Amino acid sequence: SSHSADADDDTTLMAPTPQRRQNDSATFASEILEKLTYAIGKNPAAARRHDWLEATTLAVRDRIIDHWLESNQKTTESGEKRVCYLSMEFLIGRLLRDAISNLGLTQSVTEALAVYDVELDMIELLEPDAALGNGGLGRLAACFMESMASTGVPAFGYGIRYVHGFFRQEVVDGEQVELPENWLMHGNPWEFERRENSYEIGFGGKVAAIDEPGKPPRQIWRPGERVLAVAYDTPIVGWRGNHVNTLRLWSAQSLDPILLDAFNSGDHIGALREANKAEAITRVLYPADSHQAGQELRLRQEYFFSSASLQDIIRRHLKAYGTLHNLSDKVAIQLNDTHPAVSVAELMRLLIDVHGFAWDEAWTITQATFSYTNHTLLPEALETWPIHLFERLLPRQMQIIYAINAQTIREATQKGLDGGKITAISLIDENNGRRVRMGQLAFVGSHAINGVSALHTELMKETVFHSLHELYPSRIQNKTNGVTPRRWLMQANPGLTALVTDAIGPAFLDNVEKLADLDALATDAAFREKFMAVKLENKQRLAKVIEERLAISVDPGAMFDIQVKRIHEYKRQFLNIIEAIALYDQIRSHPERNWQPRVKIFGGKAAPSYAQAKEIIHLINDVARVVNADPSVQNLLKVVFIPNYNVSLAEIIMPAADLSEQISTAGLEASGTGNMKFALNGALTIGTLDGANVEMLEHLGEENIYIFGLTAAEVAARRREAHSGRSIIENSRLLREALDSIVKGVFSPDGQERYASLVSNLYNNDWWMIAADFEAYWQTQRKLDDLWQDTPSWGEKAVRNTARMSWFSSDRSIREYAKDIWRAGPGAPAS
Ligand code: F58
Repeated sequence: SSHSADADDDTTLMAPTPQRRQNDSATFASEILEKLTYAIGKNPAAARRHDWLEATTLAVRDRIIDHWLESNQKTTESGEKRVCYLSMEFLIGRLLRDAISNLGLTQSVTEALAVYDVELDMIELLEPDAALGNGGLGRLAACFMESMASTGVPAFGYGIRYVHGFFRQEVVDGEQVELPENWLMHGNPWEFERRENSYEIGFGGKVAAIDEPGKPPRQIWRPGERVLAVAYDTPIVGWRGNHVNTLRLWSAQSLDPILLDAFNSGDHIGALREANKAEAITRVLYPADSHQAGQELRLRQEYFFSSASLQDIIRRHLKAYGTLHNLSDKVAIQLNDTHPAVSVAELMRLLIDVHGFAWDEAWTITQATFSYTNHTLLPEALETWPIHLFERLLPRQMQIIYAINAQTIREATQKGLDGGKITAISLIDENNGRRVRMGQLAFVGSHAINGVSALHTELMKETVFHSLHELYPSRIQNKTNGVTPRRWLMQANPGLTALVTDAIGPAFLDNVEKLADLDALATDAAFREKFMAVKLENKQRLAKVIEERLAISVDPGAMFDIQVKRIHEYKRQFLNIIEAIALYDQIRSHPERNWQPRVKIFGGKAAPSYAQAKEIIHLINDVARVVNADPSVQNLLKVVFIPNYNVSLAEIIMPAADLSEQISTAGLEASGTGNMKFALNGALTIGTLDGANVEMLEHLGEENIYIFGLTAAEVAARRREAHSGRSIIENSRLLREALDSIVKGVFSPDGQERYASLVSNLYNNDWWMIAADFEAYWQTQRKLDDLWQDTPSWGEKAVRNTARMSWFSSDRSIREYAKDIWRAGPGAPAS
């Protein structure tokens, strides 16, 4: 970390006019050499590859800083509204290629490094992934940060600077093993430590009532513990460098680094206990996916970053305006899921207890400032906290939550809602040993609540927020997710980007909707062949990775059928691998049939405590071992599990897919975003009518996507009827035989009982509709086999996928949030 640039927006610290640097390769070559010499202290002869990476990063960073200072100065001077995106997770991946590409410096930097005989492509690979997130939710936050910068929405991302990001996954004897991730090992050249932006965060203690003569009685929180939140800033540069925003991540530090008295009296461990406890708050990312973590440390993390972010927002606002009355005119705070929902109570506390506001005005400001995005309907994922824990850790916030609850229930009663509906609305769940419901808190504290796809938003209204929606019918709205085309098309797929530029011109680089011009070329045989030639190159690149990492050789001419995402029962990797087993059986029983060569590729991590998800990983690897060693299927079927799926691997995988598996049980995947990345890169989708697949169908046209299976309404109906898979399995020879082979240990000769419960769940319950959807899935896969033989038709559909996916750009999502929820960004009314 260094202190060389001040990108805070303090008006008193106006930036000097930024230098206008030359962007030619000779200038870069000398700047990289200067960084290598004076920042790293080496000459080219002594430099190792990491030194070149660091020198290059620092040289590129200087360019970003120029734009960063300018962006902050402009926003501060104009008094534009800022968006503060509060997220427990930012799954960023690598930043160097993104920054170089967005600044238009790819050619100069490549040539500059060539002077020293260094390859940019090689050093880029040395940068560690910033994996400060679990999956879709965290990656969405990263796409949104890039799109806010690219569309010129002034924004701060606020989150946690985890020392250890998402765990590294290895597969040992077919099973997942979790290893610590250590992205900060070589330091982090992108971040700036901002000691001056530190805040005290309290925990525990008690609340005192203060009754001074002549003043209204007040409550004051006296925390029993305090830790320091220190800011670390990373600049996020948008397309063409036009705008740069800040990602501000908080790190926890102890106020007393060491208890000297304890140390001097010989208690060397005890002397550090306080410091360790404080620093533990930001030590590690919780690897929970769709399950609420529930431990005290998690609640500490949530409050820690919420309070630090709010204190920072308030400080900046007071400095600029001297009052908080107009806070919601100048700041929009987006809550990314309920993880920062305690912010609602914390802002109320800060306004009332610290800044002297009366309840009603504080509430008006709070609601006008916050909005909340929901990402899941899964009951086991909805966050609730035991009251006793909440009260012990955050006693004043608990009081405020009770008061918000009383006020909400009063309003509901006045509007004539009855007992059952009041129970549903209440911020306190009385059924499971009294818990605070964070979803209800986020909802009532916000002026807008959104789902992340059209279907998900409708289901929100019908299920989790049914009664709150009845009480506040205009608050829920839809904002369908998107992905940034810079990272997921231009950077990940330079071959396709060059081809498209050649074919329709470069306008799509600035306005992704122009991709639609490709549609006319879908029937042009020569173009299609070039398109499929690029796909083949991308598949060769992935095949090489598979060969190097797993020593499995796959044929790049085979259909690459890929499912990469977190491993979860509702995402149904199990359905996919059962289909692979049935296919394996059929190829062996009917070798005379016209089977098409396929490589079934899987990737994804299981939450360490999620036993069934780990069994599914084990099964995939067991099946892979048997199938890949069987000469009777030869090149017709290969099964591959790529370990440690992360953002950087996704950048290689997405462009290399022919077929994208989006097969969740309908009604359960809120949106999906991998589905968008695949289709944008010309993969066809096999998927259920779930999440954003439904809208992809609308944009692509039904001949360009392969939909199968039960609808969300049908799934809900079967669950009500206590559906089980038994009769379906008994009537489906394919499915029964596939399941039998699993249970009989064909894939696990060393562990006969290994998958007994995974399979018996299908007979007895089939909660995830795997048996129910199997036949439709199998038939649809066979249709895709037929299509694969018809190369021109497959190519035509692939081209149309790329041409018609532009609506799923996160720029479009961000413009909708800016207009409908934040009232910020270009074109927003002056406030
Ligand atoms: C995901 N949620 C949704 N949660 O599953 C996916 O459909 C959607 O596209 C995406 O959000 C973006 O909206 C998700 O990734 C988590 O990872 C949580 C992490 C913290 C614990 C609970 C799950």
